[in-house]
Amino acid sequence: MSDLEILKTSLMSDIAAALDEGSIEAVRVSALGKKGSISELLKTLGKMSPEERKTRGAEINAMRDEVAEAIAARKSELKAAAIAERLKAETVDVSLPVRSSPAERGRIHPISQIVDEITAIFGDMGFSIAEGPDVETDYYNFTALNFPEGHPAREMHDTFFFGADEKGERKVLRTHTSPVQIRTMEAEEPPIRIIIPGKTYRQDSDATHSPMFHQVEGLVIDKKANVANLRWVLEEFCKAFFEVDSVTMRFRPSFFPFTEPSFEVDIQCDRSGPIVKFGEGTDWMEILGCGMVHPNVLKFGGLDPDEYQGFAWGMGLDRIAMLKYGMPDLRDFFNADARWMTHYGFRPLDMPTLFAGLSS
Ligand code: 2U9
Repeated sequence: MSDLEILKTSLMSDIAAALDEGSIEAVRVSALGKKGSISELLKTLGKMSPEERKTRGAEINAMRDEVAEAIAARKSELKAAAIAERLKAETVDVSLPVRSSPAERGRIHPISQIVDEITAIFGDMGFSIAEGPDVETDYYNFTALNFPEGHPAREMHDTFFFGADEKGERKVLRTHTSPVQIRTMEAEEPPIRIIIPGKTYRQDSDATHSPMFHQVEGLVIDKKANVANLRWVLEEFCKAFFEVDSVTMRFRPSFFPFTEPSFEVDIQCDRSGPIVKFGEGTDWMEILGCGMVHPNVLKFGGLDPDEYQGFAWGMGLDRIAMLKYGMPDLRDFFNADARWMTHYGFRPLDMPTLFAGLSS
């Protein structure tokens, strides 16, 4: 066997033994690289006679072409094998159960759900949402709402007071969302139809009271707004909110400084079973307070009581959330317990709408 044949046989067996793209590249470099065995052979041609170079050169070149071809063929074979291996390893098993996304695992807090439900109901009736600051002046929280200075109702609100500022004024954490109605009356021309869901604060804490709680209040101001309109709005709200075809409501006389006349409203229900059922039964449950806006309050809002009248109502969001969804202790609302949220929370993509159902 000639020296060229020996070298070729050895290279061909190295090529066949290469099992990945890295090793075949190493064989290529060892044969055809600058200092490879075939390249070294080619360098010897320079020292030969022209005749010898002609025959030896043709032999070496033929061998080089054969080796180069074999390397290229093995390279593409190994490349195809590597791709096939990767495809096998990266296969997606479409029969595996889909891992739920964070958006599906998360839950909407019952208070946010109730706000969304109430917004959907009143939005459908043409109301818009109004907002205002949690830290209020004494004027907007009390004076403009017809609580005279020193009136006992100011104490009844168990107000959180801030220390006096440089002008001697003591700001408060709003005890109700009613200051927002005054601010809206100052800023907008009637007709006004707003609801105000928001946080409110009073110094009170037990299973049904929390120092921070939520209210939603509503206000309508127009030239002929009246008690019949108020009653209709509240009835429509209760039917939609409790998801029943009819409700029976009872308006009892009451007192609030900002409304005259004032009422407390009960809804007929059945409390005999484990959960309260609305729209049937022989029991009554108080759900909200309401009334016609007091003429003094209209004046504080910059409106002429001889031209405009209005009605308003207010209810505790936490209380009606507990009622609707059967949650026994208000303090759980604010404990940030993930297990409680998984049980009582709502799926983020099931948004409440009147056509698809509020809490389906
Ligand atoms: C303006 C005029 C009138 C808002 C009203 C009530 C009756 C009421 C309570 C329900 C339970 C508060 O969370 S609660 O303790 N609220 O009974 N709220 S009328 O009346 C207004 C508000 C603003 C300018």
